[in-house]
Amino acid sequence: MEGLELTRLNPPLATVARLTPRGRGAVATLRLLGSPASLDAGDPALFQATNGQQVIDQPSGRLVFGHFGADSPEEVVICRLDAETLELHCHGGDAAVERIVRELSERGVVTVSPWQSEPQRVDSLETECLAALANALTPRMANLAHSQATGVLRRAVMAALIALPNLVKTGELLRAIWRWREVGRHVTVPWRVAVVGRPNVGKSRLINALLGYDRSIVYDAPGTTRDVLTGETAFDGWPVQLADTAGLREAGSAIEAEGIVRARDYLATADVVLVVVDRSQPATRTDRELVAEFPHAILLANKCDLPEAWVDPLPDDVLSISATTRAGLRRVGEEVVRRLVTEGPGSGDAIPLCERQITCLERAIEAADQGDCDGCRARLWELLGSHRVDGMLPSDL
Ligand SMILES: Nc1nc2c(ncn2[C@@H]2O[C@H](COP(=O)(O)OP(=O)(O)OP(=O)(O)O)[C@@H](O)[C@H]2O)c(=O)[nH]1
Ligand SMILES: [Mg+2]
Repeated sequence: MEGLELTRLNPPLATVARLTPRGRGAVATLRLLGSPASLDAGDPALFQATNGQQVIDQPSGRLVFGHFGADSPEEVVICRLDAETLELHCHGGDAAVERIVRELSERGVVTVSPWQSEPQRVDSLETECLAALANALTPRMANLAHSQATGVLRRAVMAALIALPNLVKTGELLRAIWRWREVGRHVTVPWRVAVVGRPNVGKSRLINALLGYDRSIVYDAPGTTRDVLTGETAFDGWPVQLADTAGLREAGSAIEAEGIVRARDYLATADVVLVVVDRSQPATRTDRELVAEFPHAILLANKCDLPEAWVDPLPDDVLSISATTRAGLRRVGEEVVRRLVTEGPGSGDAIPLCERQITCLERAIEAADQGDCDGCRARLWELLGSHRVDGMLPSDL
């Protein structure tokens, strides 16, 4: 009985969530939920404070320096936030975090996402927005997420709620949020841009020039790139993943054929396709087939630093570039952005930032269109992540 009681009062460390984004950084932060006594277990203890005290005896709100792990201990700082919440700060970068998470998971601690690590606020709008902010890929996207997290999205949803029972007005207000869903989806996930063309036209050199480092092997022999190689960058603050692909042609080997299959898989889900041709050579049958196969692609006539040998007519909107001299590359970025974000949201525009928010919005709009006032209201409260107190509206209105 006593044991049961103790277990209830001191649940073991249950979850760990990584609060800072992946990748390099000076400091990474993890949030641990459950009894901090779990960190005192073992000999030596999982966490050894430099001040010699056990974690369970450390007061809330104090930063405590110490070491985590028995073998080659990791330098960390911990801070208890309350009886069952603790933040652990370690060296930034993935290695330290992964090691700590692994050792915790070996002790049964479950890894969860940041918003799941705040049980009282699961699914609340601001928590999701803060998660998007933490994982935003560029400062531009972080600004958008920050506006949503600090009230823009909540106020817009509340305005739609207040407009009820005028379902037409509510529907309009909700559509004004929903229209930015693609921007919202790409706050944390880059748009996918595929670069295709026959072998040797300069796709890899172009990718390297756009990324600013040598991601792909560039070589003067057709069929050099075999796999889909990706790299992330941003054009005017919009995050994109560029994919270098195997030159498309009749494959000469099984490996090349597999590379072409993978290239086509990526192409099937790409947001924008860049078709590259080599204008220092006469057009080949493959060039013509590719230009015809991707009529909506951005057509790039590469190697404009060399004498022109291409005689076929080219569409007016073709961009003449040189991956070697970088001529015309700025326009490539501008054109990609023009295709991806026809119109960007303003700083005061409300944007849904995750699939749950987009789905709630869609259901609320559907209910509004069907004249279902109660259904629409219920979906909006769900979107806010709040429970309605009858007849009352939240004070932050
Ligand atoms: N002069 C000149 N040469 C270029 C340019 N772009 C690429 N090249 C050269 O063209 C050759 C092929 O370049 P890659 O980038 O490897 O071509 P690729 O399209 O990736 O070829 P595969 O991987 O075989 O499909 C290399 O010798 C490059 O240096 C350019 O703009 N100007
Ligand atoms: Mg290549």
